[in-house]
Amino acid sequence: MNKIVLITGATSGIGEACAEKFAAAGDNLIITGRRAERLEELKSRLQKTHPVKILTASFDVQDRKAVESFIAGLSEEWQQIDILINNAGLAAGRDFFEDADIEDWERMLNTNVHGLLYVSKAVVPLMIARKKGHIINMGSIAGKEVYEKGNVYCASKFAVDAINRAMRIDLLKHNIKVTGIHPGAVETEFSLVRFRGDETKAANTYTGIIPLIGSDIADTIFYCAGLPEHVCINDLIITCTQQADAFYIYKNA
Ligand code: NDP
Ligand code: 8X3
Repeated sequence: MNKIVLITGATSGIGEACAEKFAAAGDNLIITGRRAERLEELKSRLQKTHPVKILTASFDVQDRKAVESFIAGLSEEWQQIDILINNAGLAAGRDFFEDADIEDWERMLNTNVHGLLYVSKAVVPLMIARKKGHIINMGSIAGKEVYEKGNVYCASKFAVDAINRAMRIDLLKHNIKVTGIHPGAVETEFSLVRFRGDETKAANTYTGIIPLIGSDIADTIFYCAGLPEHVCINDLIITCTQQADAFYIYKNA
């Protein structure tokens, strides 16, 4: 209640569900993403039902200067960020190593790794000054196991896992909690983006299973964020009941 929560990638999927969950609890939000129109729609939808303050900011997390100038330009009130949810990310393509597009690789590394670092590096000093904060990093089961044609998406999420652990160690002395969230299949725009708008391929990812949805992950994040000051969940792997790991998915016939 009345916390300030910065959510990257709030225009869709898990990030949007997080915005809904935290707003419903009375928290004030900074919601970001590249699609400004969606941010404004989300803001006005949430403010119709919840008496919260919402700041929107449209920028590409790959753009270090844009990230830095947005955080540097926050008013004193909005600088009091309690929770940072580093959620913006994507998979681009699902191809064998030898067939994959190097530009896809660059986009995934620049977004999932560099973007997360830029945002964190800009926000951490604000948390250090307040001697508290909670950073929640969106990993994936792809950051725990490498699967066929997952190559650089997996590499980007393995990097998130390492950064998550490293941050937790280095930020201990500043009383900053760091939590890694590692979902399996969540039905969002993720697969549509991964398969470049191919709706059949995207839908196929979730056929024969009841996948996770954004709100399942948002509920989990909200739980982690609401624990007492002295409790930190370090790392969570979450799948739907029909998925055991990155390889084993029990699909209905
Ligand atoms: P969506 O595609 O629905 O949402 C992705 C969000 O990230 C959008 O809000 C998008 O906003 C934002 N985003 C992507 N690229 C950029 C960028 N360069 N700059 C700023 N924002 C960006 O997918 P999900 O909600 O599923 O994905 C959220 C996170 O969860 C990602 O990190 C993903 O890797 C991870 N994840 C997803 C899983 C799944 O199965 N869906 C499973 C495990 C992890 P916009 O396009 O407006 O910029
Ligand atoms: C998204 C889940 O299994 O497609 O990170 O890699 S998976």
